[in-house]
Amino acid sequence: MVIKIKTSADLPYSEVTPEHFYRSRRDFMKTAAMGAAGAFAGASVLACDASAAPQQALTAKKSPFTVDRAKDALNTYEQITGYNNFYELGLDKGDPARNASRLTVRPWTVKVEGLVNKPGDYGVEDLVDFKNLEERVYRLRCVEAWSMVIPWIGVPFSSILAKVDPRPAAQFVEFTTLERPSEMPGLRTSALQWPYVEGLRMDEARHPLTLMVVGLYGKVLPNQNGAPLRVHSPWKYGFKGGKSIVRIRFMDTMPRTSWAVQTPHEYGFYANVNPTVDHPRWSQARERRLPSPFRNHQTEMFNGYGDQVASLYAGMDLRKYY
Ligand SMILES: Nc1nc2c(c(=O)[nH]1)N[C@H]1C(S)=C(S)[C@@H](COP(=O)(O)O)O[C@H]1N2
Ligand SMILES: [Mo]
Repeated sequence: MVIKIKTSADLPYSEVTPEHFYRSRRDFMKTAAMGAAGAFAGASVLACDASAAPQQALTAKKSPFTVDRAKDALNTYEQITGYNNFYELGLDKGDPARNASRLTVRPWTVKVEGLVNKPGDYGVEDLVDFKNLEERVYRLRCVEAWSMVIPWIGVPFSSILAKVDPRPAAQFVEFTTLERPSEMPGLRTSALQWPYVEGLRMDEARHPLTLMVVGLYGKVLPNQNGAPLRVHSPWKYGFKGGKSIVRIRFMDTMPRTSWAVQTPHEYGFYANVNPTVDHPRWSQARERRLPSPFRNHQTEMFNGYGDQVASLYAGMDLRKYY
């Protein structure tokens, strides 16, 4: 608890952190001081667990690739770290935060292989230039029709491509994520075929919006959000952003991505946010901007990033290539 107060006060973050972020922490402290764990709402307990281990602060320059904050208010740290999809850590939205501390993310090696000129085992610091981190506030739109606005810290994925140098024959990149049963209770379920695999076309991977994320709200990424590194292409549904990546493979065939393998008629490889193409079981026209219980927000084509990315799909039938 004491650690938590200190780290939040240390944050050089007053500018991007909404008032209620601090307020909710103070309220939580009050509640905590009052007593029994059983009295807490579930979310508060999770938030406590999530930040029990102090996260190291990161320095990042602000990037112009940031949403218009007048339109999109930031979600709180508690919301972003307490309501997650990370099935390896459990299927309930609170499970990843609950089980996050089991995960060890140091040391960490990323295997780079396939159609690439500099294959090998890379440490996180070999891939990510921590002296050139950017803060980018992105919308994350889950295929389940909820969304959040998240102040990520990361580097453009293109900077990693520059280091590992994919060959011209590479047309796709595949991301394979951690499969470690001793630390990931969700792997006992057969919700998906493990490990979780995602992928992008090379032009999508190279696109300046595609971010390799290593931090959140000015600090090192919490485990439940995909430490030590996860990818995010904000014009796509959230499931495209594999968490806790252990392998990056360059291919000339389309990767067999977990959700497309699991339920091909519901989830495709492209998974571009598209309010005009419904999920077979629900509409994608509107979304629930957390913490609202209602679909209070109109979903935008390409999640609002159409000006930047629509040209990638010129001439493609986005109903067919969903
Ligand atoms: N390894 C792995 N990565 C994953 C998932 C997962 O279950 N396992 N869930 C995806 C889904 S469905 C979403 S919406 C986002 C959620 O990211 P967040 O918890 O950081 O908001 O992570 C994606 N990355
Ligand atoms: Mo999702």
